[in-house]
Amino acid sequence: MQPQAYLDLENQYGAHNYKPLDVILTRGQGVWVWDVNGKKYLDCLAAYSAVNQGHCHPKIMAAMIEQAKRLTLTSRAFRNDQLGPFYQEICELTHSHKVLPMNSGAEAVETVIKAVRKWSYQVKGIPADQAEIIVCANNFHGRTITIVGFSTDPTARSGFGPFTPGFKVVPFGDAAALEAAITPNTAGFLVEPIQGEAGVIIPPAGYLKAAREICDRHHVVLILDEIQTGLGRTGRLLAEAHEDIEADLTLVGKALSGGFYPVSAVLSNKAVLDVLQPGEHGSTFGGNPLACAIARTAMRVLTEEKMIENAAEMGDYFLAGLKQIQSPSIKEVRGRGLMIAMELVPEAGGARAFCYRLADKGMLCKETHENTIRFAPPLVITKDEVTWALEQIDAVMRG
Ligand code: IF1
Repeated sequence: MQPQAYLDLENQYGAHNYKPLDVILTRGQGVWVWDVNGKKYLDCLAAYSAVNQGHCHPKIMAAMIEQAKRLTLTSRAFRNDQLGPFYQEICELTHSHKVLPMNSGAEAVETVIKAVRKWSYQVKGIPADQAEIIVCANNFHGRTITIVGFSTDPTARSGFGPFTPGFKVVPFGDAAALEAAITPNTAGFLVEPIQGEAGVIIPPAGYLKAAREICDRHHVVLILDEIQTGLGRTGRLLAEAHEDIEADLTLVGKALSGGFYPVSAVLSNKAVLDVLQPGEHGSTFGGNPLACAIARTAMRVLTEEKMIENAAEMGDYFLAGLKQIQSPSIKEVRGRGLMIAMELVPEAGGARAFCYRLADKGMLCKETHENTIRFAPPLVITKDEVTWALEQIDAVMRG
């Protein structure tokens, strides 16, 4: 098919809920992807950190094929030989006591909202239907009605009401505001350790540690959404490690499957998940043997191939290189590990135009909001590949 024919089909038959770059990809390997014209790109988005292990990782692929030949889906009406080992391996890896497997990140977020509300009624003693969960301004936790209901982004919310009650919004990074918002009915605090979609917003040092201490003092469950920051993206297995804290509940997804399959999970280092009784929660595909087999290998290669250490080292190198680029268009460069963003001055004309110019140079990046370009390649990127990327970015920013 001619490239235009792909665009025409999408325009004719697809809902227009995205505005993608007109790059039509057909193959991926490691940090590289190719379009239908055979042009090669360095993937600097990694499917929003779902492909941390690199495109089509051979060992994850082999595990998927081997399991797919044997057993893919049983429903949870029966047990399967992948679920228990998956539970053990993800709990040991993340120092968790319990895990509840789901499919998408949003499903994991919805799951934790149900579990924390139920915990607050049964354990904390909050009056029925009065539980409050605190979230941060500029959050991104998914696209369901409940989740967009506590978004502060008008584009995410407008036209989708009425929304789920029971949520309070506080400024991100402000521990005093968090404490001031807590009432006797506060069940939990849900926050991204670094706000991804907001533009890689890193909170002030000590914020997560202060949040941990405040939640302990007020018997509030600390829920960290590590769906994007987790599994090595920031140079640690979980971003919480940068402040040496442990959440009560942690959400993971995306790279939990290395981009092969929707797999997410709610991890608990307290008895919160124990409040859920049989029949109170679940999903057709949650914890299926194919998902578990893929996730087991996706976790294993992260550690075996030292991808997390590489993310820390290459992230420092990438960030240092970006900071050396002299351009009047650059307002700020920020990041942690390989979760990096370059914010442009408003006069630069918008980040999207730069993404197109970077695509011409063979780099795939995505803007977030108007003026910020994200750089988040797979964690397997080499120093030579980062050096090459920096050369392309430098040429575009000074062009
Ligand atoms: C899309 C954004 C990123 C997430 C965090 C939960 C979820 C996400 C911190 C929900 C998902 C995805 C959604 C995806 C694009 C991407 C995204 F631009 F939408 F905002 F990464 F920043 N928590 N983020 O980042 O997980 O249900 O998608 O599996 O196109 O909507 P999901």
